[in-house]
Amino acid sequence: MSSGPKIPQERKVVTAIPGPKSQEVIKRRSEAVSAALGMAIPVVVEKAGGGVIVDIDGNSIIDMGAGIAVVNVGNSADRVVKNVKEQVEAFTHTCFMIAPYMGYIEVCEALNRLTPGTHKKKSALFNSGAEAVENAVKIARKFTKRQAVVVFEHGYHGRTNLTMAMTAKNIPYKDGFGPFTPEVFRMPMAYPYRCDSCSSSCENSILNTVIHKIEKEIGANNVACIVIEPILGEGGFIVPCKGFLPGLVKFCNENGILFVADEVQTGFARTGQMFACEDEGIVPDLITTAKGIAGGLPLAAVTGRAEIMDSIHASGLGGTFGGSPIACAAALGAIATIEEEKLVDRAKEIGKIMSDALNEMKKKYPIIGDVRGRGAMQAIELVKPGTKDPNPESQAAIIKYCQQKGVLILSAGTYGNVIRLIPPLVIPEHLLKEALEILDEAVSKA
Ligand code: PLZ
Repeated sequence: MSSGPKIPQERKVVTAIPGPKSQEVIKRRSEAVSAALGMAIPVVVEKAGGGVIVDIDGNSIIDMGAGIAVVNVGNSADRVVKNVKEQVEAFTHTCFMIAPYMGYIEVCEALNRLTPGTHKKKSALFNSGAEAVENAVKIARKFTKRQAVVVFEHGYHGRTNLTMAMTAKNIPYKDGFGPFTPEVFRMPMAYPYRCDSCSSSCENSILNTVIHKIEKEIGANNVACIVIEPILGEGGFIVPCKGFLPGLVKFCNENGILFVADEVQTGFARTGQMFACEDEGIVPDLITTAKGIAGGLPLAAVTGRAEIMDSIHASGLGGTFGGSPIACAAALGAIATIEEEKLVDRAKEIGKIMSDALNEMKKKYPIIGDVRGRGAMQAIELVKPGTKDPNPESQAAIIKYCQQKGVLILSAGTYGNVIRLIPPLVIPEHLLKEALEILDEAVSKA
């Protein structure tokens, strides 16, 4: 891969993890930084690129998390760096609502072109995934003149007040942070591994339950939007059974409800398609994106049907920093990288390598209850052997073991028992395979 800083693409562990220098800085961290902030791996980063993160002790760690599916194009990807440098030298901020600039418009054009559907689309840019989701809900409410928002069990949409209400999991996201915004209704989720009826006609039974609950408990005519991740991210890479999402779309269309796809985690080539909705030919009314959009700079977007996006009164949407020129320059670099380096195809290949390896592990190790995902978004769900009881202890042990060996993997799941693999899409194949071998070792020991 041509992308990224010239960091040797190797796994190299030269100290205990964390090493002495990292330990020093982490002491300072605990003095200066609120204890509320988590830390998946206790090493301090010096540089990162391709498939590695290098810490200040000189350890080179294989990155299987991409900063939570953000640096799909790799850290400091060439085109991102070049565009950002040029933009920083030209100007850093005017506020798009004060004086517009080209980058913002070009990012919107790219989003309108790349997101599913051939209809006329428009976009608006924001700073974070949560902010994009909030704005999608604002737009849906204003357009439909309805208030209710339907979300799903195991779903994740952010940490702001509205998106906390939409997020399913209490600890760590919501506990003690209420009261939450009203008019948010949670529905059961098609979760094939944990759904009894899935062996026969899952999509019908869960879909019917959801529709029944919406009709009886909320009233379809009160629902502004259904918001769902096409593959649930933080909830544990839950891939809904085929037919579930199209069924929801059909119900939305029949009832004047907007279908909002939260593709903050699944977007930008991650699943082996530019957007995960494409898998079942779904065309959302609104789609939220962030994370992978800008190669590591903070940017997010709502893209949707032009008539919906234009239904908001003048100056009804915005924000000081939303669509910062620097983030937009980065996004144009990231999108060009995805297209020119064919990272959609690469995500499929990475996905095959990962799912083949994970399925082999599943045959050997009874603590792996399920292997699932799509493209370069794969996970294992860990259980107590012979049962489906969640096994969070093994999750923690496996993650720790991998870290000690110089491999960073991320946790997920409502029950804290899912390990997810979401490497940068530019990770060299030898590193990917090495990481999977170490994961195999870790599972064998757990
Ligand atoms: N929607 C589908 O995955 C962010 C959260 C990390 P922000 N997921 C990572 C954490 O613990 O805070 C996410 C997502 C989906 C929305 C969001 C929110 O995106 O950019 O973190 O606000």
